[in-house]
Order: sequence, then structure tokens, then C-alpha cells
Amino acid sequence: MNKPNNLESLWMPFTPNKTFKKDPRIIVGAKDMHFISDDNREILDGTAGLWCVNAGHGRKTIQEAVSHQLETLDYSPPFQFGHPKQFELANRIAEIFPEGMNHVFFSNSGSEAVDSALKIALAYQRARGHSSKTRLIGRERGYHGVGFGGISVGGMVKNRMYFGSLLSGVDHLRHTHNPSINAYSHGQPEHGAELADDLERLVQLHDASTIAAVIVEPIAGSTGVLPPPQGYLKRLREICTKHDILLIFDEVISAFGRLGKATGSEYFGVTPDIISCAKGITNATIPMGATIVQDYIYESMLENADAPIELFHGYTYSGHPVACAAALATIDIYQDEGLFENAAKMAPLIEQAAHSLKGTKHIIDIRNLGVIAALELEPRGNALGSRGFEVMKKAWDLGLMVRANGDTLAFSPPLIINQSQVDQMFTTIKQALEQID
Ligand code: PXG
Repeated sequence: MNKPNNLESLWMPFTPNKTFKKDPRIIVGAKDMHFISDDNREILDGTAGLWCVNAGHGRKTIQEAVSHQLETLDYSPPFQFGHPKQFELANRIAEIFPEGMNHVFFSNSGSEAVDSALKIALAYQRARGHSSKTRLIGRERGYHGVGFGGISVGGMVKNRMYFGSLLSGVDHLRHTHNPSINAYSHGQPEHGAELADDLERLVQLHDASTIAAVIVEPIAGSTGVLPPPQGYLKRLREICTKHDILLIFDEVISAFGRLGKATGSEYFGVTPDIISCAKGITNATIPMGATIVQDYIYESMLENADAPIELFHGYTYSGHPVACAAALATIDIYQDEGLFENAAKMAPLIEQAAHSLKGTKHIIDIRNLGVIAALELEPRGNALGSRGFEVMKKAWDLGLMVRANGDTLAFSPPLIINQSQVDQMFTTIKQALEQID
């Protein structure tokens, strides 16, 4: 049923095409906490797809909103014309994002939301007369999507090494992962706040007058789940403020409830100047990204613009009416069902269940925060990632979708998860771990 009979034409992203096509994993349906495979098995979704289906699959009200939108206004151009839902959505986002962040720029993915954030940071510095502030600072092991801006400030070697010299004028903070003192931390690790001082080192090297912005994920996801050390983000904020450097939080994973609040910024009590987000904004039903800025950035850009168009940037599908309809219905679900609150309630259960696997074969570290957990496995000699990959495949056979980032297994289930599904997730992964060498 539904089995595609020729897999060759499609070039699959971030996938080993050769091996996948020999032994494919095909998904044909999804409802609530489960995927349905082509051999008609229910697979527990331990990853919310790719950190994005926060309200669970197959939500009726989102379907209805999308369908109604397609009937009434399928598309309208975003340049020089408006449609009501994009204004309504910007207001709804402003309501739930940190105070003072009331201006929203729409795009279609996390990568675009990040590139928009970087471009806004540069244009803002120039507009307010600080045109020497052009340098962008990222962090080792950071993931900011796959645009040239995102891979330049990102810090994952494979995402960078094949693609030439990238953007110039970029530097990186050190990453915060230090298992020698922080292994098996529950929640945020105790040690490492001082790593934020790396920014002081880069200021000594480049001078603050050349630095436009620093971008970090408040909790690093794709690199293998690295919660920030206690006090780290606050210190980074202080150093940015001291040197008049913009702080960008890339919240593509952490916004829309993953940590039990609307944003990671709210959860950590640290407010950046710019936030990029995507994924959970539409429950992943229709692609959408957004870049949210502090009022002073928007106001300064409008006031100081040297042309009638204040920002020469935008996409054909910025604020697409169908995506806006999906996002409005999604935010209604988050609020009506109290899903951020449910996430906060489930977080300690996930923490407990994840850490109960300490001592299981192959595990060398366990990390967690909010509705996120990670099991780091000992790599097999030089075959980095091969054990993680096989455990992921075994889990699929046993009825669980989990994400393998190298040898780290990442869990980020929909926020509708309940206690017995948390137990099932970790019982199944334990079985998978025990069956793989
Ligand atoms: N920033 C962050 C922090 C992300 O996690 C992006 C930007 C890019 O979003 P788009 O929509 O352009 O893909 C992401 C995406 C993983 C995984 O394995 C995570 C992402 C994408 C692919 C895989 O954890 N996050």
C-alpha cells in the first residue's frame, strides 16, 4: 500500500541516499503521537517529526483553517500589499514573545529566519550609523540552518567544509560541552558560565566597533542537545550589552513550548535583541519562519532609512496566507489546550525516565531540558555515528522514531505526550540499545 516503486529520482536531504534506498523507511500517515509506516505499523513519534509537530499530528482545526484559507485567499503578494491574517499573526506572536519584541518579519524556514536575523542585524547597525559593525559571531557546534549565513555562523564541520570559504568576517565562541565535569547533569549543567567570556576575548581580538551581532541557540539541538550551563546566557547577554553588540537567539527548536514556555528566552529569563523561529509556529503543517525584533530595532530602521523601502529583503512567500492561517490555528491549540503548561509538567518525568537509563549498554552521557532528552553513546572506534544510526534503525523496527545526531540519540516528542508514552519511549530505546553492538 502506497509504496513508491522507484526511489531513484529523489535526492534526499541530509540522508545517505545509497543506504536508504536499499532499506527505506517510508511513512504514509500520522495521527496524534504516532506515525504509520508503509507496513502498517504505529510508530511512536519521539521527535515531533523534526522538532516541529509540537501539537501532535493530524490536528483537525489546523486542517480546517488551511482548507478555508485556500478557498478564500490562496495567495497574495507580500510586497506592497497586505492581507489581514499576516497582521493578526504578527500581533499574536508579539503577545506571547518577550516584552518589547513586537515586530515580526516572516519567511519560510528556520534557515531563512536566521539569514533574515543576520541581515537585519547588519542593516540596523548601518542604519544607526555604526557601519563598521559588520562582524558576526557564532559558536562552535552551533546549527543555524543551511543558508550561507547560517552555515557561516554555524559550527558543525560537515555543514561547512564542503562549501567553500563561506561569509567573511565571522568568528566563533567555543562550545559549552564539557562532559569531563558535566556528564549526567540533570537539566542545565553546573559548570561553564565562564565560557561566555569568550566573547570578551573576541572583543579584545576584533574590537567591539567591528562586531554587529552574536548568534547562539539558547539550547543547542542538532549538535546533540547541549543545554546551556547555568548562568551562561545571562553572562552572554551582559557582555553583549556592555559592548553594544546585538544578541540573536536562534529559537527554531526552543520556541513554541519545547521548554514549557512560549520561548527559550522566557524560560531562561534572558531577552535577546532578535529571535529567529520556525518549526512549531505552524505545527510543521505549512512551512514558515519568523524573525522577531526588539521595538528599537524596527523603529530605528524606519527612522533612519535612506530609502522609502526600509529593508531590502523579503520572500515571495513571506507571510503566506495559508501559512498564517495554519499558524493562527496552531497558536489557538497551544493556548486552548495549555500545551506549554503540559510540556512543563512532562519535563521532570522525561528527565527522570531518561536518567534512569544510566548504566545501559553504550551510554556515556545523558542530557535533558524541557521536553528534550539526549542519550550520548560511545562511538565505535573511528566509525563515528554508526552506532547511533543503527540504534535509530532498530528503534524504528521496534516502533519508535528517535533522531540520531551522530552518536547522540535525541528525543523531542510532541508536547501532547503523556506519562505512559514517556515510559514507552525510554523502554523501547533501552531494548534497541541492548540489541545493538
Ligand atoms: N536553526 C536551528 C536552531 C535549527 O535547529 C534551523 C535553524 C534550520 O531550520 P530549517 O527549517 O531551515 O531546517 C534549525 C533546524 C536535527 C535537525 O537533526 C534539526 C534541524 C534541522 C534538521 C535536523 O536535530 N533544525
